[in-house]
Amino acid sequence: MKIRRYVAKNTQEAILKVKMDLGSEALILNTRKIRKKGLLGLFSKPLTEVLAAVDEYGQKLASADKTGSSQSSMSNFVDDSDKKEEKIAILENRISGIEETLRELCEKVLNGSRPTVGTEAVEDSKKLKAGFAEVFYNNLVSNEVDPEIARKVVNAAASRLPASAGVSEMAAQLSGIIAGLLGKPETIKENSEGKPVTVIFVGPTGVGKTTTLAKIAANYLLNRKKSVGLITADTYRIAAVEQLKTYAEILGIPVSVVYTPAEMQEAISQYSDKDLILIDTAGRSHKNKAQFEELKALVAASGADEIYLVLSTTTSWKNCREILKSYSFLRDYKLLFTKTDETPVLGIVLNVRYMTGKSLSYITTGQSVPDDIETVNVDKITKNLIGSYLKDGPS
Ligand SMILES: Nc1nc2c(ncn2[C@@H]2O[C@H](COP(=O)(O)OP(=O)(O)O)[C@@H](O)[C@H]2O)c(=O)[nH]1
Ligand SMILES: [Mg+2]
Repeated sequence: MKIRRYVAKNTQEAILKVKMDLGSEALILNTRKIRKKGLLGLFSKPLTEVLAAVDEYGQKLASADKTGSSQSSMSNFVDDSDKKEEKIAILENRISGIEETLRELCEKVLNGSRPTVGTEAVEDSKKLKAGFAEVFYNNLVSNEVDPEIARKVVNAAASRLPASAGVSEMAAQLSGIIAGLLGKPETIKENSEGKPVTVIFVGPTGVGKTTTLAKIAANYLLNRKKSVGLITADTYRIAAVEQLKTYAEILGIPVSVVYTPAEMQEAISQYSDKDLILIDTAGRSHKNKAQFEELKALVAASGADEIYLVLSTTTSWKNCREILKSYSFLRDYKLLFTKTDETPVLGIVLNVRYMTGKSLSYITTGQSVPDDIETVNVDKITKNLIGSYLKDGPS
């Protein structure tokens, strides 16, 4: 194993250096902020120091990766920003430390100082397994996974493992089950018939519908070179229309404002030459039935190919359940989660997916248009849900 130290202006640059030098398989052991030595250093901006390691095998893999990478992903939504990869590497590093400590602790508690033999040893490993299961259950619940769901997945993982299974086997089994539950994300599909794909965004006020729509519009326009038309039915607030108009103006794409289902149909027919039509709607109060009837009519009139229910990861699970009830009139939709940058815990993603059975799609990770959007990365979410380290770890 080769360990190297890298110093750069910021983490992103440091990670880039690591990757250039050691390849993408390099393991980040530690990152920290440092200052230049001496008095001048006190006034300078801190630098980032990264300790990274790679073994021979990893490096070979990395260099093989590099040759293939240019053809690999055509996706517009950058799944693995350097910053995130770095966080994951640090977290992975921590989990192995936690695993080790856990094992030692459990062994101490269960065995004391006496050696275990025969049936006693079997009994003890069962207890050990139950102890691990409890730790994972607690982690899931503290990451805001619904306790019932957490219990189910932990029991399922435990039942698939032999009594002698250790914490890593439990983690792997649990990861598999959770990743399976999260399912494969589904994003906007291309329309093969040369017709535009019509996509409508619905969800509570302030979750980020308009911003997300602008991110998707910009990505389709700039990265995929597709023609895009925007429609807004959010006519409750003048500011909402202005917000979308501003994005449309910057991007140089048309926007239609519609007040009625008939106007919706009219606007869609005017965009028949476009590749993609994105429709914004107003958030509804789940206490106001009439508003939902209106929304229902607008969604029906849009004849949208795809409906995205936009939810914020900062919403409490209790509120979210109410929201889901209000939108239960939608027959087919996908889940789009926003504001993952504002919360370290993502239990709500699993809860909603589990409860609705609808596919995950994109997540948004900040306010920046068009960058802060990604296709859901199931592995990242799984790791977030299983780990207990996020809250005191890097955010
Ligand atoms: N931190 C963060 N803020 C976001 C994100 N997406 C949207 N926002 C912000 O949330 C606020 C409401 O967004 P908007 O698109 O107007 O929500 P809408 O009412 O659902 O259309 C704005 O200040 C956005 O910048 C995100 O992923 N992260
Ligand atoms: Mg809006």
